[in-house]
Amino acid sequence: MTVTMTLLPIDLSIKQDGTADTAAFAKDVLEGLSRTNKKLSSRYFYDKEGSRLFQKIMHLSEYYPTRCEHEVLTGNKQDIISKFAGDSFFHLIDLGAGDALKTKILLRELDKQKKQFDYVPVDISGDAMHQLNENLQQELPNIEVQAVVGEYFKALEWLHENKAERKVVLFLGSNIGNFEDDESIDFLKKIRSYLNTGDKLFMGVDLRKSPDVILPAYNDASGVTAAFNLNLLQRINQELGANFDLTAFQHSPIYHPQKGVMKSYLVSTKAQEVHIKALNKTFSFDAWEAIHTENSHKYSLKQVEELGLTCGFTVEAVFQDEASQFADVLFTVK
Ligand code: AVJ
Repeated sequence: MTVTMTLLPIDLSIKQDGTADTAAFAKDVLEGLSRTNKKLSSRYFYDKEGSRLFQKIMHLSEYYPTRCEHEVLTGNKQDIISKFAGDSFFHLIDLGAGDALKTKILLRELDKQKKQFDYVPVDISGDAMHQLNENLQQELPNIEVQAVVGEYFKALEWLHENKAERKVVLFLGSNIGNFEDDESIDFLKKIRSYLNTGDKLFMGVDLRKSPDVILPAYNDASGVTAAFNLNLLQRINQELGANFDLTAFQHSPIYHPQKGVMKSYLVSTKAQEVHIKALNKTFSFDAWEAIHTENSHKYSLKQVEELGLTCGFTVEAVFQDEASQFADVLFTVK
């Protein structure tokens, strides 16, 4: 087999380090901090430091989703692969691939069974994609890799451009959970519009469970998740010339058991003002005023099935861990 070196596509809207361009970041920060209920988007968590902290989160004892999904994929890899593969060539598109630690469970099996496919990891972190590209060349040199650096819309463009070919889209790790309800529907419908009959979507979802399990996963004892959230303010300091005092904000997550959503906030522990040079603007915070930073939705299997149906997908198979904490759902195009 031949080793294919694929050069990373250069995207002009992405800086060298892979972070999204500053103008868009500035605009979103301005919009978010000007609201009555202030918010900053979790999509901006993943600069270099944020990606490093997220790696640490995935190894925390409290953060069960990574462990559970690992169990699901390891325990079912042959079944999953045989449902993906068939006999014809396909593209395996991995949305938000990161270090692809979990995807590699499937890649090794696909490689072992000599399946005909190429691997298209997509991630906002350029660092992560360069590292992954190198790592795969070492570890799985037979697999053709075409890494894409960019946000999810970049992946959608890629899907659109390759509409005619057979595709399996991976959306692992319950990344879907960060979207608002209407956003997740829009996003999955978009994906569906670029797929054809026989194409598949393999999506990881965190399932509903006791708040006693969920809450600590987002409020770990060692404070890594707090640092992960606070790093967003640090990023604004660095990239937009702000003067957030990170010691005057506290990470404060809550779980809403009826909506099934984990919500994270950064709460201002005193009345204070923050100046952001790039916006030429000062923002006032009342004592205990909160900035919403992240939603992480938890689903029932029925909800996931309905979400799929709404977006043009039917459930082909559901894979779960032993304790039913996490599911990877295989959808086919309806
Ligand atoms: C990467 C979006 C799945 O929501 O559980 C981890 C991110 N935030 N700890 C999640 C996250 C706080 C994570 N996702």
